[in-house]
Amino acid sequence: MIRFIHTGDIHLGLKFNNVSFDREKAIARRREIWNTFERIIQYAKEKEVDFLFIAGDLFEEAYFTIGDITRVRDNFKSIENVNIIISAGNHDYRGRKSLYDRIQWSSNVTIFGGQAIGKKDFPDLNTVVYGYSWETKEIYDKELFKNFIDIDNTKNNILVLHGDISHNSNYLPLSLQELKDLNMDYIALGHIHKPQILADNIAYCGCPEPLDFGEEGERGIIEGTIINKRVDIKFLPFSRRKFIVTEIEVNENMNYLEIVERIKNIPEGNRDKDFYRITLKGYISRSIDMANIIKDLEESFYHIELIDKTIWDYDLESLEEENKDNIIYHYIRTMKEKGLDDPVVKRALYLGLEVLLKGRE
Ligand SMILES: [Mn+2]
Repeated sequence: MIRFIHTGDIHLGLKFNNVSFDREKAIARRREIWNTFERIIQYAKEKEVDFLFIAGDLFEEAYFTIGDITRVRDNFKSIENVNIIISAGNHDYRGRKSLYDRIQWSSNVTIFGGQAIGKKDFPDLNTVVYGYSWETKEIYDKELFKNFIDIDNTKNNILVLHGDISHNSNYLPLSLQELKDLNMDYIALGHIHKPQILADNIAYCGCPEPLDFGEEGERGIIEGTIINKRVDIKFLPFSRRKFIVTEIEVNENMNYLEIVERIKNIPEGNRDKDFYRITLKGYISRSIDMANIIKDLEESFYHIELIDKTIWDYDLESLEEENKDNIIYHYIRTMKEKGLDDPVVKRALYLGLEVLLKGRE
C-alpha cells in the first residue's frame, strides 16, 4: 500500500495586483497562501504519506526570489520521509534560469525535466512515478506520449503532469482518452484550478487556496491510497477562505434593518472569513440609503462587495394623482392595463418611471 497527497496550482508569491480587494488584503492573501502551503507540508508529515505530488504552478516565477525558493526547500527538507515529486507548470516553468535549478534540494525531492516524460523508480514502495516539467510558458502540441514505452504492470505507476484537457489550448493540450490509454494507476493533474475527478484514477486537484472571485466553491487537496493496484482518492477541503458570488432578493416592504439582517444571514460560507460578492435584486423602498447599508455590512464581513441591482419602489396612486396632466399618468395607466401581475411588465413600469422622473427633475 502507498499513501499520497496530490496538490498543485498553489501560486506561491502571487502579488494579487488585479483584484477587487484592497492592498492590505492582497498582502494578507499572499501570506495565507504560504501558510496553506506549509499546512499541506505539516499534513503530509502527520499522515506519514509516502508521496507528495505537486502538479505544477507551485510558485509564480515572476515574483519569486531566491529567499522564497529557500523557504520552499526548507519546508521540503523538514519532511524527509515524504517523497516530493514536482512536474513544473507554466507559472513555475523550468527554463534556463529557473529557480528550481539555483538551489540544492534535499534527497527526498524529485523535479522532472522537460525534454520528455521522465521516470523515477521507488523500488522500496514498488512504485514508478512519471513526470514532465514545462520549459516554456506555453506548449501547443508536444506529442508527449508518442514514444512512451510500456509500463511495468507489476508496479504502481503514477504520472504527475501540468496540462489542459482540451482540444485547442496553448497550455499543453491533452485528451482524457490518451491519458486513460496510458494505463496508469493514478494521474495527478495540475493547471485547472477547480478540483475535478475525471475518472477513478485521473484528477485535477485544483488550487488549495482560491485566488479571486472567478474561483468559487470548495478548494483543497486530494488524498489517496493505492492498495493492490487499486487507487482510492478523495477530495479534502483545505482552503482558509472561500470566494462566494451570489444574489439576494429584497422587496419593497423590507425596512433598513430587515435588509441588513437578510444580507448578514446569508446561508453560504462564513462572513468572518470568506470573500463575498453579493448582487442585491428586487424592489426597494426609496427611503433606504444604500451607501449606509454597505458601510454597516463592511463591519460584519471580512470582505463584502455589494452590487446594487434593486429597483426603486413607487407609490403608484399618488404618482398618478400628482401627474394627471402629463405622460407619467398615461404611462402608469397603460402599464396597469397590461397587468402588473406579470413581473416583466412591473419591472418595465418601474424602470421606466425611474427614467421619466429623473427627466422631470
Ligand atoms: Mn497553470
